Amino acid sequence: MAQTNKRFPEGFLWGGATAANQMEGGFHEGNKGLNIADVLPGGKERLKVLSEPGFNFEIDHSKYTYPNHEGIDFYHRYKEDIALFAEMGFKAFRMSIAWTRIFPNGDELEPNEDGLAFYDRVFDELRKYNIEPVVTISHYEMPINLVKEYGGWRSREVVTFFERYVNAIFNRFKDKVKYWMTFNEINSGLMMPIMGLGFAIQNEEDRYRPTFQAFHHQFVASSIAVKACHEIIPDAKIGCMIIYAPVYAFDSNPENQLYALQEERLFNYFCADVQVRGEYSPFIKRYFEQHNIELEIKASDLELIKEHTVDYIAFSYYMSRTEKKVKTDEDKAHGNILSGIKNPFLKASDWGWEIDPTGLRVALNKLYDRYEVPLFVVENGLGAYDKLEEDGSIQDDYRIDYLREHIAAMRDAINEDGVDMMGYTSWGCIDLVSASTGEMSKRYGYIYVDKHDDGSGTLERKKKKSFFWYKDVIATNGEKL
Ligand code: BGP
Repeated sequence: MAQTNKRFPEGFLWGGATAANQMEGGFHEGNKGLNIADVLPGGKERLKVLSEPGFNFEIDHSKYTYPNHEGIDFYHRYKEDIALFAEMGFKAFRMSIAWTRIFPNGDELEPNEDGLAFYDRVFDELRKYNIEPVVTISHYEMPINLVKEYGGWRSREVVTFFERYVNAIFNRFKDKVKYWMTFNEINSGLMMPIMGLGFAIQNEEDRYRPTFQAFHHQFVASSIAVKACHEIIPDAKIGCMIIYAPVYAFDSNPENQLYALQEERLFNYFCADVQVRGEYSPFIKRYFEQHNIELEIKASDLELIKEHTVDYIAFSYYMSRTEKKVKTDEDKAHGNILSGIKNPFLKASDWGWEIDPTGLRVALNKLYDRYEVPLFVVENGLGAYDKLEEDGSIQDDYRIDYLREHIAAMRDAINEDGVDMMGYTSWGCIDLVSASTGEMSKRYGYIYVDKHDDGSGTLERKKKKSFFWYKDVIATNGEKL
């Protein structure tokens, strides 16, 4: 009998993931313009703004705190941070380019040289250590001017501005960046349109036609980016990026099974169907009919979308979701963003995110069965309160346990199920500002950053216990977990 190979493929892209708006800081430096993340309040207000209709971009936000204005000051400390990533043995580093560093208002004709030069420095530093930059083109960072003046992705004009932006970055960085992805967690626009689609819904109606029109513009923009990337950087790969929480039916009641399937198709597959298969699925077309959603779609849009599909699927995996058709408030699992019904088999993080390593294997199998393109887990990790011990150490064994089990699930998906995986970049490899809370105390990193929710702290970096553990994982190509 053939021996099962328990290893990861050669060249597997081990590393960590971040986003500009959650780490760079320097929010006014280098002629950078303001983006959405720069004006979203932190703390409890943040969650309200993300999940409830009615946010007004014009109100005076001066009473709020904005931890991301300073972030963790990667803008000035990138050399120190990249040296630490190199020490861990990173093969890849996922980061995003802030659109507002390149086009501060989004609608200029010429790019901002200071912004381009900053990313040149970062990519050069990564190359120095043979770390592949994996770049998200748009990670919740739309220029605020495009939001206020054009209505975010609802506007067709934004597609033209985005085209200018991608051409500028592909041409400038063509020799330095070979892995790209278009929109971070594109399907999150269904639950957090403000971040993903660049507009604040004002009522429940806005969740239908305006939301899907904005999605359509993003799909066109994504295909334009794929086409440009393939033309300008023929040896590059460009993917879509979705948030993926596989949906389980609560029980074998066929009604619940059907409901879980429908939720899965709408939330998990709708975007990837367009970006990977190149067309709107029959399911979503029917959904549009049922909800009287008539979109403005040019015939040439559909050709473009069909012709320029992505090379791989990148996705974030934090949890699975359990659902049943009829649920009470008591049934609910109170995750702060994604939530379904409590799953009695799972424990949850301090923020109610249910921890399910096997769910990652399920996710990899479902996505690979459906699309048969390489998969890249570009976010996964445990947000936790870390304690700095008196001796300066951080004993984050809970994080190591979480990561070990998730990495083992990937290993089994590759070796036992035949899934084709490109790499793994765990989220927040260095502590950074949380997207859903806008705070520092929800930490994911292998590297601790001395910064707190009230903005205090020295910004000093410290290696956590998980730093040394992950270093070994990478050094043994996942054999030693
Ligand atoms: C994803 C986002 C990231 C990141 C992560 C963790 O949804 O792409 O930007 O922040 O989730 O979420 P949080 O920071 O809310 O814990």
